[in-house]
Amino acid sequence: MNKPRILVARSVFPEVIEKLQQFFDVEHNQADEQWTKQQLGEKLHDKVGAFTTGGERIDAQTLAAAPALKICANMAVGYNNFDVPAMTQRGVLATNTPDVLTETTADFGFALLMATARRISESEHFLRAGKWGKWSYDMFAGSDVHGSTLGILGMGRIGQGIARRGAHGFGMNVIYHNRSRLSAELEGECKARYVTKEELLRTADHLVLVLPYSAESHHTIGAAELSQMKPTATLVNIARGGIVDDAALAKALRDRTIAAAGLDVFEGEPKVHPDLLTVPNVVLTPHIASATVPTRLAMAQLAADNLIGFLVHGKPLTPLNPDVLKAGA
Ligand code: 8YV
Repeated sequence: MNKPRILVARSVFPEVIEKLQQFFDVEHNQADEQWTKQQLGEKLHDKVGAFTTGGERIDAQTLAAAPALKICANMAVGYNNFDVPAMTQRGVLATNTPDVLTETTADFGFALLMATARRISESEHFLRAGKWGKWSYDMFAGSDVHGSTLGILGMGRIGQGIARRGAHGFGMNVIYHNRSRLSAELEGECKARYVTKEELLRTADHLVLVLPYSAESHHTIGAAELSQMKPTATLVNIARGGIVDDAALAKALRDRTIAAAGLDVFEGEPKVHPDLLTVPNVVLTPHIASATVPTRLAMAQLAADNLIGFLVHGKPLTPLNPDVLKAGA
């Protein structure tokens, strides 16, 4: 019997490809070629399953080119590259990779916060450029992390992981804002207090963004919000590009309306707003918050297991639109 045909859209761990090949006829992209949207559509034409990453947009146009498609398994917890309503309408299951990256991503959020507050990148560039002639009392003096107020916007699993690190590890006063308030039990575990968005912006010494991207969260932090923050505050974005208005942020950093920023995600990445590249008080990393070897492997395995679970056993592990399963039953 012919195996079902699937597409793995990006280069991935060879052992994950081998595992998929046990069940499927796999067209892969181990050369990691950059496909246009049209090429992706053409590759999907005869496939029942797709293994995607955040870079592949699956929308009505892609779906129209993929008449046999039944499932797209994203190797990411965020899924703003999926038009889930369009997928549901077409009966295509969407899956993501929650939980396996929570702690690794929270670690990174904290690392970026520390690097930003303590001006680590800026001082390293200074040293490498041979500019370190003498010690001085104010050389790269930043802001304290311990004992300060940590603001978290978006209090899902990763936000809670950052809150725990701040409260339990660094004695921080943790405040958060979220669409819905956490249970009293979770608030207690995270030692986090729910506040309005206005209070969060006004009182946080360090503000970390961990909310999902959607049309509603586009430019959640723009010029107006930045102007409400303390001039000594730092802003960290590990969520998605587009949540912050990068042009407004670059201006706020240049004008010192806020002290510093740490960014792992960018509007229109991998392009980076040119003004961000010229301001010194920003730490920039290329979307690596989940990038440890064990976590990336766990993400890839979960995406693969979703394809196997659904196409072979009829049971995906982490479906985003489970109504598709009922409709198909
Ligand atoms: C991924 C991420 O590396 O999981 C997410 O939502 O942003 C990252 O962990 C990226 O999206 C590639 O798929």
